[in-house]
Amino acid sequence: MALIGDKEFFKGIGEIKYEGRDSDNPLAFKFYNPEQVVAGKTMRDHFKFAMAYWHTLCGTGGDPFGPGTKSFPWAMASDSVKAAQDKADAAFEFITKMGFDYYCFHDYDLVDEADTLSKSEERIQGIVAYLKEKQEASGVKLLWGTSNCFSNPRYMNGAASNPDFNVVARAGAQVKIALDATIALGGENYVFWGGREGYMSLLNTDMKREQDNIGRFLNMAKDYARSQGFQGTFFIEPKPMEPTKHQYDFDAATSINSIREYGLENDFKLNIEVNHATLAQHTFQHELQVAANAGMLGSVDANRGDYQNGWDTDQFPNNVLETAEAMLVFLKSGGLQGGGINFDAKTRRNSTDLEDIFLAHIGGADTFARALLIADAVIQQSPYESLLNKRYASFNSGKGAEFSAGELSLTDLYDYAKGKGEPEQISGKQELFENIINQYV
Ligand code: XUL
Ligand code: CO
Repeated sequence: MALIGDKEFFKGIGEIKYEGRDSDNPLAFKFYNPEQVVAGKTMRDHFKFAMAYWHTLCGTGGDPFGPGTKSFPWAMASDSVKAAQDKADAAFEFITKMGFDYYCFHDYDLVDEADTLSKSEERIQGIVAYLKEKQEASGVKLLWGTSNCFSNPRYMNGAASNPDFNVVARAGAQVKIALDATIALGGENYVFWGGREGYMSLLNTDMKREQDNIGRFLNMAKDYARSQGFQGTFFIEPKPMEPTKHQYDFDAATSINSIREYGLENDFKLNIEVNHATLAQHTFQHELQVAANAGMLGSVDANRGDYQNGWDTDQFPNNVLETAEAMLVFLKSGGLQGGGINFDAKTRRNSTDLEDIFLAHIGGADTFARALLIADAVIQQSPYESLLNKRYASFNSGKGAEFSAGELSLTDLYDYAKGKGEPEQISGKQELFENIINQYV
């Protein structure tokens, strides 16, 4: 794999290797062993780990109480094109040193937006050509691209859902350019996270019209991309709130409904983000299961929230037990359809060493790897599956089987229940299930 040109941004840090759980080297994987086969696939292929351009290279740690704390050596150039190239060099140095295969971006993560659409398009085309060379030299691939239609003040009332057609059209132009960039870079998928597609007050909102406009917009984007030869999958990334009070893509179930309502079910799946799930008062594993049940478990944005507050903290994953439950869903549903595990996560504002970016991604990858090993062992070695099947055994024979086959009427249930008397009490055994997971950690 190739690497670093004449400059090195992450000095003193080499390739991150798997050294096993007994290693004391903080810059080594303890559980993520890319070539290790688990449940018939290498960890590398199960996960397809990706670096998120925005957090890793653009986010300097600003919050509502103060500016960024991190001065990145790749963000020093005053010329936009030069700064974008430095950032791309840093990106590829980081990804290859991590041993990851993928990255993800928003259009204006790559290069600053210019003062006109045409100049912005030119800048994006320039950096895309640069990235293409870097991809070819390193073997690193684009997991997905997306467009940032939420930061610029023109999108304060939404993008595709904006009450002004002029803004909707401007968002369309931006998405076209981002799709062109994604296709030029061989992107495997394209993401739509709602951004400001939602509303703050119903008093000034025609919700039906806004949602129909989004449906129309997504169909246009899909038709355009297909006409340009894009064969990847489109993902909707659900989030219940923030930045708007009511986001239209609230959670997996809501997004699946919209996908079906607007006839997008053959082209769209879901990108499930951990902290978005918890903001919707669901667990990560619940959202994965809802997506999997619909055949739409496409990709994952990996991070975690904070139990003590209610906003999107985008911390790196480190909860092994929770992730193990998620990996049970992941393995049992056959993994991700087209996507991967994108670290949509940021180091804390006061984690200011460049090394911290490596430590954070190592911890995230190890958490997923360890969770995968636990889930696989639980499925292969423990009584978990048979206990779960036993819970539903009454549907496997007799009247239960006839019910499952759709052969009974409500009157049949009446006749059956009348002859049976009060059903016997059967424990749910939750603690036993929990203990089994603990046993395999
Ligand atoms: C916002 C978020 C985005 C999307 C891409 O909460 O997760 O970064 O992943 O637009
Ligand atoms: Co995300």
